[in-house]
Amino acid sequence: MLTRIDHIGIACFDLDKTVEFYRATYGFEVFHTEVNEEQGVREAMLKINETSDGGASYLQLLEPTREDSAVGKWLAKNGEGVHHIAFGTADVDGAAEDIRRKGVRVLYDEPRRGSMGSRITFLHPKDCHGVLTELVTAAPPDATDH
Ligand code: CMX
Ligand code: CO
Repeated sequence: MLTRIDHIGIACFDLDKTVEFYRATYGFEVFHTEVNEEQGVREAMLKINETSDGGASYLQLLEPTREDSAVGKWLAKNGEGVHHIAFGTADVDGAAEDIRRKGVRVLYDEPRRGSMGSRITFLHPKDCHGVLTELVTAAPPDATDH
């Protein structure tokens, strides 16, 4: 049901400097950038590889747009680093429901809008051995205007 690593979310203080580190050090280029006000982030998606299910795997670099956002709070407490992992699925609604029935807290009643028109939800890190875990269904290819 979960078919790939969709992305690894990395919290940073300065998105432009962090993007430049990933470009200069590894040669990864920015595939897409956007501001998601609901999530309180400015983000850059760096595509690492395509996957056999027709999706892709990314690094998601995240700079908070406000201190009281999830990433802003996390950065103040921990400094920069890996903030969450995200699994890709063709059916985020079904995957979330299935995991909820197993007793893991799913943070949203309905999936919300994520990068590039995707639909996302999160599992509480305290129910996932300390890992904030996101579930993602990518937008259909023709709906993605990256
Ligand atoms: N990974 C692991 N543990 C985390 C965590 C993270 N990213 N964020 C918080 N926690 C832990 C804290 O360390 C804390 O543990 P202790 O009580 O042992 O200290 C506990 O969870 C509660 O943390 P908090 O700082 O009080 O934060 P909140 O409870 O207000 O929020 C959470 C935590 C997970 C509910 C919130 O971060 C959230 O809603 N996350 C989902 C949305 C999100 O992360 N959006 C940004 C990314 C957007 C995108 O990927 O597109
Ligand atoms: Co994410």
